[in-house]
Amino acid sequence: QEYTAVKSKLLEWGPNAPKDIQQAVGGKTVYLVAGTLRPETMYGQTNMFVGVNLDYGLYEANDSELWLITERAARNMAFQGIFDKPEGEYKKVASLKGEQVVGSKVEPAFGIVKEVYVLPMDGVLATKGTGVVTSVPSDSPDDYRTLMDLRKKAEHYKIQPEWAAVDPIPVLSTPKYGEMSAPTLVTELKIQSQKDTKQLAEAKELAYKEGFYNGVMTIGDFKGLTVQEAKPKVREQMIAANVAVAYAEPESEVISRSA
Ligand code: ZZB
Repeated sequence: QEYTAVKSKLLEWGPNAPKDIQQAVGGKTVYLVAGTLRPETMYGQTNMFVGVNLDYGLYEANDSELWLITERAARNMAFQGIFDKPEGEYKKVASLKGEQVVGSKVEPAFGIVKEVYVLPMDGVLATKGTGVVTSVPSDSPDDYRTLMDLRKKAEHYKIQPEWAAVDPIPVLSTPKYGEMSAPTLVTELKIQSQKDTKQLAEAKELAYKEGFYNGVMTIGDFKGLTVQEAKPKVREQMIAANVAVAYAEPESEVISRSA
């Protein structure tokens, strides 16, 4: 799987961040790096997601940047020559649990909204991508359902309601589902919670297919182009702007996570 790893700059740590985190960071810039298969939707980022119980670290990417990702992703990136280090080498400067990152404020690359928050999601897998997910609730049913769950039960999820306040942003249009594929599908399939994983998988499949084969961009430099045409172009722009890198999921693990 060829992912795009998208860098969102950390603007402010949340209230649960370790007290000594600034010391570990030094003067470097921290980026939350999310794995996505949909770079053309990055305009519509409303928040980011982490798994509260997952283990993350701050890894040295180069002289000035620390990337917040899982150790598994750091190791893979090291072998793919993504870091400014000899192949296979990586260095962690701090360890964090996902819950310690929740409530942090970030600037999402290519996002229309320039300041968004990190929120908790139940279904984030440690074995996929970077373990950090960026949220596009207009086109990802999982993201939309989770955002609505968080709004309904902010206290239960231990978040401030204002962290989940950004509404879905239209980025593309499809004949079947209009400009809001995910909300449309979540309503049509009557999906009640982020825990309805079977129905969400079905909704994701439908949204993916309709978006990829019939979607047309409604925003950004490639407005009016089909999603198929725009996808590699947005990706190239992001890589050229140094806000994203190509990241491949290792084969053996792709098989084991296909369930
Ligand atoms: C932004 C985005 C916008 C995504 C969209 C999807 C959609 P797949 O096909 O099952 O491999 N993702 C990435 N990493 C993780 C993780 N560790 N745990 C859980 N989810 C993760 O799914 C790939 C997508 O799953 C990625 O692409 C990412 O969300 C999420 F409009 O990035 B995506 C219809 C889907 N739409």
